Amino acid sequence: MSKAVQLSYNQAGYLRHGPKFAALARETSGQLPWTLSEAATGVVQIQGITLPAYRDPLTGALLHCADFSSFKTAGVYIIQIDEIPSEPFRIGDNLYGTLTRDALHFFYLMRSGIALTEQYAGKAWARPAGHLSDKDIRAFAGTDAQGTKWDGCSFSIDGSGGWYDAGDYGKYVVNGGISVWTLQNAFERMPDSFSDGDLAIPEQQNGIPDILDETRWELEFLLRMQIPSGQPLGGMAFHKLHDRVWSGVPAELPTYMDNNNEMKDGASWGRYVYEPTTAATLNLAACAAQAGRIWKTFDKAFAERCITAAEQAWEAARTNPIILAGNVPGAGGGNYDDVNVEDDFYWAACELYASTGKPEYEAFIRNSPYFKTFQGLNGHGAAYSMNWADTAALGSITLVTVKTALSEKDINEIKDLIVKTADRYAVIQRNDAYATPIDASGFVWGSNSMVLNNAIILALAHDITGDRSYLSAVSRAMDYLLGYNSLRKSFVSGYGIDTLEHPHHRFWANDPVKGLPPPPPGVICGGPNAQIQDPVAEALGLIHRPIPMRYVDEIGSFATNEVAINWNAPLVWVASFLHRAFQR
Ligand code: 9MR
Repeated sequence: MSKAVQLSYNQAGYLRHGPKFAALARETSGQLPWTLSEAATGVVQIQGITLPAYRDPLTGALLHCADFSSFKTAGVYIIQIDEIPSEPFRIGDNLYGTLTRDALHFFYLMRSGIALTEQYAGKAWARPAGHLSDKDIRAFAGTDAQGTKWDGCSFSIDGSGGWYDAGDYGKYVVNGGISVWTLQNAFERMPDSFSDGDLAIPEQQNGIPDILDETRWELEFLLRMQIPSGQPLGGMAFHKLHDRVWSGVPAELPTYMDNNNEMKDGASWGRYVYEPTTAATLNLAACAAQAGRIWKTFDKAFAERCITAAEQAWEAARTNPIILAGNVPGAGGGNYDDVNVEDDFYWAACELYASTGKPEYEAFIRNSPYFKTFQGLNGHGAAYSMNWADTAALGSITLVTVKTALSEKDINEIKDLIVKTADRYAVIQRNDAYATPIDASGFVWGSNSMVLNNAIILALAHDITGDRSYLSAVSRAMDYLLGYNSLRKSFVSGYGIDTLEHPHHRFWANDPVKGLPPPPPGVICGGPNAQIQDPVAEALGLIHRPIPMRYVDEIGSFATNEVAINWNAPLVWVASFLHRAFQR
């Protein structure tokens, strides 16, 4: 059981060479004394006075903040502000190595179509294979919730494997895209941070870094979602695969809900792939192209298969540029209704260019409105750069990561935009008493991924400039997620004292009576959401709380407390970045 925590601090601990802040919210104007003592002996190591009290603009809390960044001795400590102590926490170098691996292992535990054995999943999280009948699945035919009619198709496909998206059993190509990209990008940037044998997964002894084994599991699914050439709309990818009706929360294991059209009333039940879309096709093109260059040295045949599929997808999307996602017929999945696909075209072209060097892709990039702009830049709207729907930044990041024939000047211009965007996030973070690198516009469904994705931009600014202040900014973004926030909650399971325990997840429902396990360590939830978008948030009256406090650790709150592949992927990226950056 988690404990109530009274101070805001990183409950998982602090990097020896990183910034270290803890805070007390209290309506007193004067500065307060603080001490840092060794947990075992109670001996005070250093002490000081809190920084001048600062009123947090978003929560209204008056914060008294202890800065003990100068203390760099590894150990286990307690920080006390006035008479309020923390729980013991660590200061050390290896805080994020374990988190990187746990956050990555999440993906194995989300695999569909394979039994999770005790050997790799651990006793608590082992389970039978889910949705084996995705191997032979038909396209939905009928009318969607918006009244659009879909014809279905005459053939069935193999839609097996892949990762479940989140707490539900859907598998969505659009969201698979940014998730695979983020993990592949982490590998591409920091190849020596990942190796074979990192993870407890069946492929751990095959000579290939486990992170790539894991992304391949999803890639193979994405490739299966592509309509074979020769069929109508050949080369396009189906948008998604999911149940027609939501399966129950929490008690239904994935095996209970197969493609059982016959099981209930055939008309409204069952599991289907849904119409192909331009967005899904471009997500496939982008990730498969990225995989094509990464896999070259590991498995040439697979790399070539990826490039071929990516180019076919690109061609198909060019031929069918406006097939947009519909609305879920029935209520068994999310829409991921990505209706602007121009950014996805740009992203896919960047990946194809970086992998093939073909002039046609370069020409496309140069003509795109996204070339030499960067989402999130001051004056360009909301303060975030990327999410499942907005993917142009992914393409630009690839252009500055992978050597291409683009000129130094072109690349520097893009780098400059990334740094300027990071500067905007750094200012937002400095103005926020809880060091959150998002402003009110970022507190949407999945806000924690907005924090992480903005942290990626800050990390890239460090890579580009070498300026260590960006490193601190990334570290403080992680502090926010691990407990330095107004809820004094760690949003990551297993990392802290008061951590995520009741995610919206069908299997990790934390219900011992039903035999359902708690979340495994290293899973991040969606986080505070300004909008009230689920019945639990509504019933609890979260709307009456300040925006960053509109969160509840309850299984029913899918709009604040679900888990998702596109949220854990940037957790892997940022944790691995911090682990590496702060090793001395
Ligand atoms: O992350 C998605 C969020 O941006 C949307 O606002 C929300 C509603 O459409 O859907 C979220 O994605 C969910 C998806 O639709 C179904 N699987 C669970 C996802 C995370 O909650």
